[in-house]
Amino acid sequence: MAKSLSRREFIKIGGLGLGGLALGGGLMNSCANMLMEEQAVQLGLTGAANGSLALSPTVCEICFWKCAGWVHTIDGQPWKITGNEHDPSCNGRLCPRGTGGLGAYLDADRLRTPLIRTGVRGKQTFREATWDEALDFIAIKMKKIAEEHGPECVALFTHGSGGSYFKHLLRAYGSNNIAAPSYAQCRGPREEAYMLTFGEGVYSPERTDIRNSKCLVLIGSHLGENMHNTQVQEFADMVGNGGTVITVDPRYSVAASKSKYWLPIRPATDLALMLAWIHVIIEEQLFDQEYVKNNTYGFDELRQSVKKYTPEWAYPITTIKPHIIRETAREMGWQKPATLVHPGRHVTWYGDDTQRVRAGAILNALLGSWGRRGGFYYPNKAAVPKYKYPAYPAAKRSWRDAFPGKYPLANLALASGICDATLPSPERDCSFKGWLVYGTNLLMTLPQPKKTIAAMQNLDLLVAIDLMPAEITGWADVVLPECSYLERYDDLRVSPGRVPTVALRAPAFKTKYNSRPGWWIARELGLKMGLEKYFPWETLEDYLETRLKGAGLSLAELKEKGVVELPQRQPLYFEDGVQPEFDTPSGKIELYSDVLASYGFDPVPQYTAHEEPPDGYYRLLYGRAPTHTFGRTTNNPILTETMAENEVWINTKVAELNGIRNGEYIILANQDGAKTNKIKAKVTERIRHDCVYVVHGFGHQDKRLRKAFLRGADDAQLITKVKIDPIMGGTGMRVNFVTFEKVVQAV
Ligand code: MGD
Ligand code: SF4
Repeated sequence: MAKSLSRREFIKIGGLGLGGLALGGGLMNSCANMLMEEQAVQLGLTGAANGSLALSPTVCEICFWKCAGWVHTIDGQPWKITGNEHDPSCNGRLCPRGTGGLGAYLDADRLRTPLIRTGVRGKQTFREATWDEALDFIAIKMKKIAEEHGPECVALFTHGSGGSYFKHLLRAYGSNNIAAPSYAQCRGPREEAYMLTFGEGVYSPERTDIRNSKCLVLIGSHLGENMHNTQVQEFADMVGNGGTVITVDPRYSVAASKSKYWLPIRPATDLALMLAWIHVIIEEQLFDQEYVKNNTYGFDELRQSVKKYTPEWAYPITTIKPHIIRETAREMGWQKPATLVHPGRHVTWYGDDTQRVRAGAILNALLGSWGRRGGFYYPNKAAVPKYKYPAYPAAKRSWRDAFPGKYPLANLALASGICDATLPSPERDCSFKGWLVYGTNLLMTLPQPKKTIAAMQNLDLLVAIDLMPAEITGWADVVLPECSYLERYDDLRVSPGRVPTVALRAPAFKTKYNSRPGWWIARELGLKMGLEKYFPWETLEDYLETRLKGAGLSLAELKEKGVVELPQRQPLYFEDGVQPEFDTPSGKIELYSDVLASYGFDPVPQYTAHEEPPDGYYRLLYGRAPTHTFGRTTNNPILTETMAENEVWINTKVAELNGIRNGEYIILANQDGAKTNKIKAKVTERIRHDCVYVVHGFGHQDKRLRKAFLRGADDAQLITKVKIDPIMGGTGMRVNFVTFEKVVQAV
């Protein structure tokens, strides 16, 4: 490959995102590959220039967009990873994080062998154990918990592909208490808001038709820093085609830099802006009248309800001037139905999140963008039959029993709720006694880490299954090292989308150290617990072959192609002359929700003000960086080259007021006295004066993560307060305020 760019130039593109976005994904990918080559030289992995080249199909695990790719090896040595050209989730181009995926395999700090704790929890005193010993230990404890308290007293926290085998194991054991932080700490409110409005969720990958959109409204969705692959590619195409972008963000994000309108809103007031937009769109008749007449329920109630929400009312709340609110509403109206008010992804912000996201859903309904080109398409489902297992035993209790009458519209288990229900309470007959934690570092993913620690101290069994010695492993009784995604088969990636596909992850390398794939660990544990009827297959190849046969495919074909397209079954958009149906109680798009009313919630979103920071404090905001996936990658030897620590963004005037210079290290302290490690100040005009911003996932506290240890600050340490969404239990986390402390230099 021609080395026309230096590494520093690559870092500029990846780190800022601006250039990468402007130049499109191709350059992004080739630059990242170049970095890989340089890394390979440093790591002594260059292989013989004329050695034998091999390709193995993979599915990226660096984030959950799950792009399909190829692992290139030379004489069995790692070389690089590239995107699979037939995969619509990546169009042949990985994002910089995915290209750096080899770092997950190469990381010298990986867990190497099973560990059994020898001291008290949190002290990190372990002894090495054989797999047999470690799994026997867990099986005996799980059987004891089942006998004494019932199997429902064991919960699983999971994030990542291998979690599916542990879900299966837990259900076979008799518990349905399976939670992912991606629900109550991330996109749960979005799914419930869209379900209430359209009778369907947005799902992942999102069904947003960005590439055909003429007007894209991003409300705190920082595409370009948030690097979900094809969304960013489509965003770049849409901008290139001259589409209008309206970005609402207290920070001048990469997306804001591509926008016709940047609305630097006062944080926590987006609902007021959206209600004012709804007001203008209705009063100026900018909505799609025929679509609304034919497809919606409750328009008159909505109109009545938003009469009071004028742009003049919203101005002092949001600080967005009335004429800008009107102009942007008109832009949306002019481009309808190809106006897409992006539903967001990480939406657990202020505790009224279901209602805020619902206001966006209502805007989409008024503009007629649901089921229309440039709005939201109808994804085609991929028909690959599931493996047939015997029925699971019926679970007698669920996490819900711990919260009678609360969070009525939570459709999935709340990770934070399971944590709360582990703390003993006189109101409950039993709290959780065992946690299996697969691929999620709960001390960084759940808010209120002190509460998580208190909950863990009450457990009879805590098992962590991980690749890295993440903080959670330091609290476990047993630590099980999973091998990286490049060393294992995994379940098929069965993706709905414009074109449904199935993709294969096959091992490119032999397993390193004494680690094992998740499927093997779950199966061995199942056998030790007498659950053999749920694990009739012996290897994952047997399992995959059976599943693929059901879809008329074979493992050999998937090994050769990596990705196979499946037939499309339905049109992407509503068809002229066909009345669409919606899976809501009224059969229509619900602008007014009787379901919400029946539980005592506002049937149409209403604005209530949030607490503002006290004097001398600033609201803590957080987000993503293009080359990292939260704490998962901050020790990755390749990706740390592009960004080794995070910075705190502080407005220039605020920095002046507090005597903080650009590049200086400071400490952040919140309203409850919680403090971070030292973090570098980024003094900038690109953020409002009432908030600060950090990239999530840095500031690891575990010494075993040698590249990440105390590099930057962990925002989770500062999230000691949450505001819970009463509708579905999501934890609003942007309700904490911070001030600054100087780092005292040792003399
Ligand atoms: P958030 O983290 O919610 O983003 O990505 P998104 O859903 O896009 O939002 C961060 C943005 O919200 C910042 O620009 C911040 O300034 C702005 N913001 C903060 N408060 C407010 C407010 O009150 N109002 C408004 N309007 N804006 C506000 C998350 C998504 O990213 C998720 S959920 C995942 S799992 C993926 N993770 C990920 C990753 O780890 N790394 C990279 N590179 N990309 C990722 N993509 C995905
Ligand atoms: Fe991997 Fe990037 Fe795709 Fe996520 S978006 S799966 S990190 S290549």
